[in-house]
Amino acid sequence: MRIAVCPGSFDPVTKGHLDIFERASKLFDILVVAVFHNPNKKPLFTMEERVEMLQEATRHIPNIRVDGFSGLLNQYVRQQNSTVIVRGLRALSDFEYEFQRALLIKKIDPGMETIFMMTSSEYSFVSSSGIKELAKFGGDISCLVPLTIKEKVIQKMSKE
Ligand code: COD
Repeated sequence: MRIAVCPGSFDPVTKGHLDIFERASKLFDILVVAVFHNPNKKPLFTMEERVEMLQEATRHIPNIRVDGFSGLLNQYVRQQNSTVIVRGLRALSDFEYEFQRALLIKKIDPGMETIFMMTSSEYSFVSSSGIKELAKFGGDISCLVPLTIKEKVIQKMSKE
């Protein structure tokens, strides 16, 4: 069975992420969308909230499993019986960061493969941080996040 892991912060999930999930899920039997718990960062949404939002947003994709993890990514990927990491790429700036990380993972775990999917042009400028900033100042985020997520982001940002 071909299993791949798509890791991220997803704080919150965006239409750009969703586009990658939809396309990557067609290439594998199972795509595990894995939310990273970073003890050094304070995300807007808790791990449980992010997992729940991803479950809602990916309900229409039958072969996606949403999970949370902490610790080293390659170890988590192996626990899922996989050796494939899927990452999305927007601009050249993403590439430099992603390339370094992929090489680092390969160094510590040579059997691990990172594959990159190019963003769809309509989402190339979409980022979780941009969405949070827009929502904070009352901007319309409807076309940037899944419908089920929009109100949750607006509510959270109004309390920040
Ligand atoms: N279009 C296409 N792709 C997009 C878009 C978009 N509009 N927006 C984001 N993406 C892609 C990103 O490029 C990324 O591939 C993915 O979606 C998730 O994005 P984020 O921003 O939610 O997630 P990140 O980049 O913060 O995730 C970082 C990890 C959790 C993967 C990383 O911190 C990690 O692996 N941590 C585990 C600890 C570890 O093993 N570290 C060593 C690795 S070298």
